[in-house]
Amino acid sequence: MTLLNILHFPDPKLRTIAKPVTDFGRELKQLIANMFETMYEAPGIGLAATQVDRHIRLLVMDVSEDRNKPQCLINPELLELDGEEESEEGCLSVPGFYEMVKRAENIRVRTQDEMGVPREFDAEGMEAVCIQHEMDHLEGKLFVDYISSLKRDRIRTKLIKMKKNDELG
Ligand code: GNR
Ligand code: NI
Repeated sequence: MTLLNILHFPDPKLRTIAKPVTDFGRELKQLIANMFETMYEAPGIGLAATQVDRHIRLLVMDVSEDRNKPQCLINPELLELDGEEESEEGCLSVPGFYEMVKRAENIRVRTQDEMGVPREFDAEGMEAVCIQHEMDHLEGKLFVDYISSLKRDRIRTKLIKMKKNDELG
């Protein structure tokens, strides 16, 4: 059991663009297992490798009510985007802040599984929101990039203060 450290905004490492996964060996499987543990423990509905300072195109998620439908997406691509829907988002890398974000309502995704086998599927609702949120992380993008710079700067200042207080206490 290994819990990974989650980077917090405004850590510049969160702006790193992730590279494609090419090695589907034991090391990757260990990282995936540790990311699931970290996500469930947090708890969160998704976690991108970027957030744990591993800059490869990998994300894990579980949007099920019972937290028993783990999904792992490797080298994911959005093939189709349809419609628009706004919903409240949070992020483990922006703890304690929630804002409305507009995303595509329906998406078609091409991805590889942990063995490297390609598959395609459609997603909607919370699953579609989560996939788009996690794929943004792989591009160094955060949900706070969609809100006003005034709000974003307030969040930045508060998180920097919280970090300083943590380091003191
Ligand atoms: O746990 C999470 N909840 C969430 C809620 C609404 C929209 C997106 C998310 S993802 C987030 C976990 C996270 O930060 N993943 O990167
Ligand atoms: Ni996030």
